[in-house]
Amino acid sequence: MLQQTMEKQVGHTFHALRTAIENCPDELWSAGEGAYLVIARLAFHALQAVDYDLDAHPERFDWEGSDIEALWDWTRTLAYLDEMHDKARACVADEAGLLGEDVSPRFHLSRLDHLCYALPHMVQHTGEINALLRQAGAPVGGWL
Ligand code: NI
Repeated sequence: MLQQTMEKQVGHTFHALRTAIENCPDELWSAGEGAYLVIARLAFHALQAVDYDLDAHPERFDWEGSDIEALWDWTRTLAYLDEMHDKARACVADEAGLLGEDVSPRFHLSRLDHLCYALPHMVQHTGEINALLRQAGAPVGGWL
């Protein structure tokens, strides 16, 4: 039951971000008011954080300080989303690992606890992306 529950939660979270990315018109992808509120940047950060949260030694990319031109395009970001969804699914599928010690035991009780920390972080940034889409009059995904 625990694994099915988490599989479902992971699925909802990735679906919401995927919908937000898919709804983003080309002209909005790397446009933004400021250094932070750029959809390409927020989408990448949401995914990179999952990558980091589920791995002891992830590759890092300076999502916040990078120039807009250095941010990933829509296609590459969606491929990364699929990769991270698979990574989260693999985490959930490993029942013993899920309840085992996390890579950051100082901050997280278990890998499950760390995953439960990572998902609302994704949701937070998905909400920012949807707010930018709504502000621009673009279609916005519904809640699930
Ligand atoms: Ni964040």
